[in-house]
Amino acid sequence: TGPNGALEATHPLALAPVTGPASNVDGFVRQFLRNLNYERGVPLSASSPNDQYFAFAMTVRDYLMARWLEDLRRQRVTQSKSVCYLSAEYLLGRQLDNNLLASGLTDIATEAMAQCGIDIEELRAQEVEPGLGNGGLGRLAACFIDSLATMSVPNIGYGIRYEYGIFRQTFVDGQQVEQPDAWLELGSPWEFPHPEFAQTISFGGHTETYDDEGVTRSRWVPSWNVRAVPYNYMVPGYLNGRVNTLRLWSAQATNSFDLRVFNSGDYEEAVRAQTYAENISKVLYPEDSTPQGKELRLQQQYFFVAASIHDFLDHMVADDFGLENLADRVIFQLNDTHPVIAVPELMRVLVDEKKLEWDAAWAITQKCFAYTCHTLLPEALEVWSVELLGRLLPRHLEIIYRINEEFLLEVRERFGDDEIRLRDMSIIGEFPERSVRMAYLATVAGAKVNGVAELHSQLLRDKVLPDFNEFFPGKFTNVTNGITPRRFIRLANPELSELITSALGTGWLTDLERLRGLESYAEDPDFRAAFREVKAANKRVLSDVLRARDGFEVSDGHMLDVMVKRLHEYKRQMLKLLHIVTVYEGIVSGRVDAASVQPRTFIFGAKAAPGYAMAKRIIHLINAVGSVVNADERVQGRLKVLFPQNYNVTLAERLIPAADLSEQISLAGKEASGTGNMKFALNGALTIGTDDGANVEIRQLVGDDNFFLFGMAEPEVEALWARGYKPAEFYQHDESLRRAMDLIASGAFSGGDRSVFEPVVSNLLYDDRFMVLADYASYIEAQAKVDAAHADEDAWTRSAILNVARCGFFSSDRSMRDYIDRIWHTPPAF
Ligand code: T68
Repeated sequence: TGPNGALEATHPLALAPVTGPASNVDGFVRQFLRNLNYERGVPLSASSPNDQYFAFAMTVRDYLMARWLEDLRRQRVTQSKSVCYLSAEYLLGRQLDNNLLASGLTDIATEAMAQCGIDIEELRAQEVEPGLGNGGLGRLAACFIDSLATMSVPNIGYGIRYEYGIFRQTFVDGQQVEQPDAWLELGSPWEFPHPEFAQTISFGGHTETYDDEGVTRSRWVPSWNVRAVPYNYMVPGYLNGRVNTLRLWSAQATNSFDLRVFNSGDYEEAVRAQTYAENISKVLYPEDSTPQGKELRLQQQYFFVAASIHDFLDHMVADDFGLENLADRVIFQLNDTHPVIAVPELMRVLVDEKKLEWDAAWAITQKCFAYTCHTLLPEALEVWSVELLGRLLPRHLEIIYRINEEFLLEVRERFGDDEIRLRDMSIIGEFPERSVRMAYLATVAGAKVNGVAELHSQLLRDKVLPDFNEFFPGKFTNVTNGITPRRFIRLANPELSELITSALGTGWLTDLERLRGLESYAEDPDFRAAFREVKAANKRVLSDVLRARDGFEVSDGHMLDVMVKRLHEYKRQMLKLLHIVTVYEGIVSGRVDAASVQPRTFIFGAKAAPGYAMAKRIIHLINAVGSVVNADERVQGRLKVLFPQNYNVTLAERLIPAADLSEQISLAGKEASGTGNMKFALNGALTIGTDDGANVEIRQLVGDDNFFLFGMAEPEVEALWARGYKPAEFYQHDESLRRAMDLIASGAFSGGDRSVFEPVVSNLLYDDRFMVLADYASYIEAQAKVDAAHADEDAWTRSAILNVARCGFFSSDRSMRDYIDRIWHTPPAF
């Protein structure tokens, strides 16, 4: 029975899932104290909030443990098909509340802490969110694994345990300064390291051929390696007793690394070598849409996918499971191109290690992968120089060449010697340097390729990869993104959740289309009043958060107009800013009576990639405009610009439920989907947006009366480019735009220094890749409609309720069903 045998005997519930140690208040208290004493080594009286948070989290964890162990076992025993989600990013957000909710322990735990004299809010505040992602792509992965667990679909999420996640953003004189995100500083109660399941991952060296009983084979002779240590995290389904696994890899030096490979008899060199190895999982690259092509980044990618593939093959596939049937056991979903090096890795395993024929191996590989594309920006399509790839992974480069050779042979067979087409479709690009096009490799290897919203998938087929679409009929498909309603409605907006439940009963959280039932309530004045009260309560919560966190005061009675997302020119934070400056300029020039301006607070949240100079300048400008506008008495407090620093999942959960207006204003044809747009709509904000990404589908569902559409549609954008876009002409012909731009250029927001924001202004005037100026007039007009609509409180609330009622489609549970039906074919199991 081990050292805890006696304890288990006196507490027979200790290992059972449902009647576990924490399944009632008494049991929770006991287990909590036990964890405090035995895991933290402190008595309650001497414990710090961090001790208490740990013991509390461990108690929740203990409750889920038996189910987790059981589900891991069943996944192996039943050999039912699993989804292996390969993603370099998981933007999880805080875990405590989510795990409490999933296990149904919230009330018990709250009461238990009260009995211990502990404020559960203080414990919540202890948790540092794991920010292991940049933005939408990483958050999507986190939503998907939540939905898979909730739907009882076997899944392992594989990724990287970055020691430092997305940087912590601070503002110094309005400018972004990045600080390391030391999320592990105090440890994490949610992770389980398993060094005994470490994988050795090799790099470098050369390839050679050898004679294998009369057959000539290739093999890789690498020159260095690292150890990949898995850390497991629970992914509990919502109240269904299911616990899936997220497995993140951490890099450690191997003995051979410092002793053999870097052997110089030099102790200091050996230690340096160790640091080199451990660098691989040290930090998340903060570039969101523009990959930098750095060597360490390729090391990260290969490191985690190689470890994941070997982990799955070694531990999850039964020995007698024929490799030729591997696709009946697993689908590896490639979250963007970041894990695509998994394709040649699986080929290498099958051909070099398992000694399968090339064609047989290729047939298996083509069934085991599927690829999701998340972008339309050409500069975001990842390529690796042949020089680098060949140096780091020489055997993989050979395999990629062979895949390409055979693919181009087929293309030639189908289309003849069309050299232009062959050059365009080659996995190897020649310009500006010879390089591997990872999106092409993924497309050739994947059973399916999907975009993330209808418009995106259509543009992917027609504009980005048209030759491939023609060559592989039926390979391209769409799965519109979604968000988990557990985190982004139930946890983020408990008041709205209660109101919904009072109208519809329970069950809607796992069947979000039921929100349709709210449509009739939109006509009910009492319901509308209650809905408004929820929004008001959420604003009070936000106000408290922003006061404590940033020292901001949120004014009563303001419309909250929110734009939160990564800072990128294509997302057009500048357009939002031009609107603000336009309203402000109207007031200070005396043309507009401040008293006639609808009170609005504009809230921004955005991190800029540290190397993205223009994005950082725009952040500086937003802060500069905020300082001036907020301090100007002529505005009479009717406009406010707030830019809380370090926007993250935790802040999003407070901002979104309080928002009245959601800004989704990217240039049409640039935002693949967006997922923030869905979160706002489902929390009863109205959207002002372009016909881009999933906005298109949101508008179709909520109806034109409940959505503020503006700007060019994608074909118009194309047409304007084709005609020759001259932004300065828009400046010349639009007086309002000219005034706003001139005010910025005048130095009004930079203490009279005209040089500070000159690059922003001239970029808009003479380049404006994302057509801010072309859409300005339409945006201003739409904002006037927003003002008018907001003046009619009842009509606004009706629209807000209809947004909630009609957006059930955007549950990530539905996204998962679509993936399952169209791509994975993995039914729920055990
Ligand atoms: C986003 N992409 C899309 N990329 O921009 C967004 N990129 O429209 C979409 O809704 C979302 O994916 C989910 O599909 C990203 O977030 C990245 O974060 C990223 C990270 C590294 C390299 C490239």
